Amino acid sequence: MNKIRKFSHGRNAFCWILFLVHFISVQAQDQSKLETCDKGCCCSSDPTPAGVMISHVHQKNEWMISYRYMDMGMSGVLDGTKSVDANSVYTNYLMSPNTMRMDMHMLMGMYGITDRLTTMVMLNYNVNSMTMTMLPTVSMPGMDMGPSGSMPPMKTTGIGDLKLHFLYGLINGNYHQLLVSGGVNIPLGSIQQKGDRSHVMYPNQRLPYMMQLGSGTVDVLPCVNYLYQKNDLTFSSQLSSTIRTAMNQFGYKWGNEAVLNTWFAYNWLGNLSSSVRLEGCVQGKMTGFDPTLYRYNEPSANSLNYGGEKVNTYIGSTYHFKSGFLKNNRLGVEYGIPLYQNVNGLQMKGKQSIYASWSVTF
Ligand SMILES: [Cu+2]
Repeated sequence: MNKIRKFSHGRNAFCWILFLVHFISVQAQDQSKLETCDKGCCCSSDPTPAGVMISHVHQKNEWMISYRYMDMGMSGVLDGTKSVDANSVYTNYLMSPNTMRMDMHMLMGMYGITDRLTTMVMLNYNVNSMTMTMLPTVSMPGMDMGPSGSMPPMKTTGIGDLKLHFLYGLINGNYHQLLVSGGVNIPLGSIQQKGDRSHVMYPNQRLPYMMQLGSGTVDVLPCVNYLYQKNDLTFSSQLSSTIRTAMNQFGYKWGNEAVLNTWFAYNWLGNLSSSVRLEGCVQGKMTGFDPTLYRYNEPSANSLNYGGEKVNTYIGSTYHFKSGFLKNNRLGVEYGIPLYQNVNGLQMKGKQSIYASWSVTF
């Protein structure tokens, strides 16, 4: 019952996405398809899916501002590729995670320094919450436990890390576009989020790695992106990476990451495109650990339970306003589910991701 309530939010959001797609497709029907494509290319209507951050450079002196909302839902526990129940988690840990939600609100600005060189700044606001169940035989004095040993959720909110990128368009043709980019993660997000004084497991103590708001490290973010656009079809493939440069102040660093993103988009109603995306992600193990965390509290407190391989698939739509007072505004939504997950140790299982984006170019 609890579980159902947790995920009804995700379902509601999905219904809203369907409604939005329907609404904008009705709007799109009176738009002529011809006006969007000149020179055999529909480059003016950017069909990049809502969950893809890097795909294009801007013209000199052109600005883009965007807001993105991301929601990631997790539920249950994986041991490698296999689902395991709470009882097997209790073999080594005092608590077992039930559900986790990670919401991000991202503000992004882009500016074309030259026709080839664009700069991009991103700042996140994160909202994390995790529910857990305690081993039934463990009882703590003064603890307020719900049915079946469920605990009040752990929550953290606040500003995340700041990311600064420079994108360079190597090839900027009508059909083929190739860009390389280099970025840096500036660790603005707190890694000192603590449980409150009455918290059962973390009274005034730092919460697990996953609940922290940033990485605590300066990270290098290289990326190469290829995009092919002809008539109504767009294809793109992107390899991006996160490389941690040093340990953070508490003596750990997250694993390096490599992400391969491939997507197709079809512009089927003039201003409306739909996309299918496949994303593969490999993350290395965490190095070092936070000495104040008791690693057998629950799996996310153990630095060995980080990193792994994931493949996700997404469907999405974007709508580009071509006229009226919303001219040059773009809306996008994307919904994704995992196809394959192979985690190091015990980790929560990804269930779904939702992205929604709005951007304006001027
Ligand atoms: Cu842009």
